[in-house]
Amino acid sequence: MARWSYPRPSPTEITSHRAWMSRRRFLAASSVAMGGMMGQGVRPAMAEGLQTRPGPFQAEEKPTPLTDVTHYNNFYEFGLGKSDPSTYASAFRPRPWTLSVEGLVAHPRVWDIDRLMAAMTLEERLYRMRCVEAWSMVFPWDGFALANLLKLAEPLGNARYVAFESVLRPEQMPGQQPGLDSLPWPYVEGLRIDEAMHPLTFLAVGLYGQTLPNQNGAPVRLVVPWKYGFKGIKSITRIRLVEKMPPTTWNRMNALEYGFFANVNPDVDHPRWSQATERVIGGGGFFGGGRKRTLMFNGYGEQVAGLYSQMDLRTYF
Ligand SMILES: Nc1nc2c(c(=O)[nH]1)N[C@H]1C(S)=C(S)[C@@H](COP(=O)(O)O)O[C@H]1N2
Ligand SMILES: [Mo]
Repeated sequence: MARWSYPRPSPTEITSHRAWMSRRRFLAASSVAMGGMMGQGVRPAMAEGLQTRPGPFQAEEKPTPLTDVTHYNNFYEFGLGKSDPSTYASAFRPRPWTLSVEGLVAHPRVWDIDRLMAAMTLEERLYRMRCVEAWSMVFPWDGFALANLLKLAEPLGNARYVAFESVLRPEQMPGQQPGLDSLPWPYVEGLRIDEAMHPLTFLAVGLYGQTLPNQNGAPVRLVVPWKYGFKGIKSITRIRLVEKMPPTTWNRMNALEYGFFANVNPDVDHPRWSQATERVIGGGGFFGGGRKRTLMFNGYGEQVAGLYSQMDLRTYF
């Protein structure tokens, strides 16, 4: 039995940015009133029936409006343009869905996505996101630490990397139709095992308190907030613990421009553009937006710099 419900939203109940902000103010006020109850994971039910608890990592910036988060996407399975995913992803069916955890683990398992979500403690984490094309967003994800899933599987001693694979479904993903040759399918990514086990590394199943929209990687996608956006593989079907560094899609396409590590680094430019500043998406109007200086490790250096202390990040970009 699921311990909580996570219904699919109808278009009319998608949380607006404003509704989410006012709910947060309500929660902040009620958490003072409720005192220690919050610490035990008790929280008023969300209007949408989603039960997550505030996670340990919360960015300070003003969140990007939901319409920008869902209408400015990279998801080549649905086309090359930033607005293609919101246009073409509606026919995609993210349920039923299985996620296989396999390879060098003591307990391989094929999870049903809803059983997996019921087995994990769901948290909301407001993460800074930074794309290699030099744009950025900040918004609340719902999901769980990847480490919690990997610990259940018990990686073996020789597991040094984690390989991820997206779904292959040309009948629902127009960008995978034969003949287009945009990317080699399925999309694949990888992390070193210490990166994968880091508490910041997150598997997202929702955002803004709602089931993850198709164009953002439903039903489950990776979020690694100190790395460029392309590491955040969407619609994952397979997680495999391996001994050797696995191939990654963008590195296969263009190894000179996209490395395996892809740590946000304002000092190492992409060959075709600077990575020193970023364009804030959805930040127009009164609250500014425009550009800002990019922070090393996207501002998460305190947490993750130690992972790379022995590495030259110009060579291992
Ligand atoms: N399966 C898959 N995952 C993917 C991509 C893709 O094309 N296919 N694009 C990547 C890139 S380049 C970026 S910037 C992020 C964008 O995630 P968002 O649309 O949720 O912002 O997804 C990443 N994950
Ligand atoms: Mo990207």
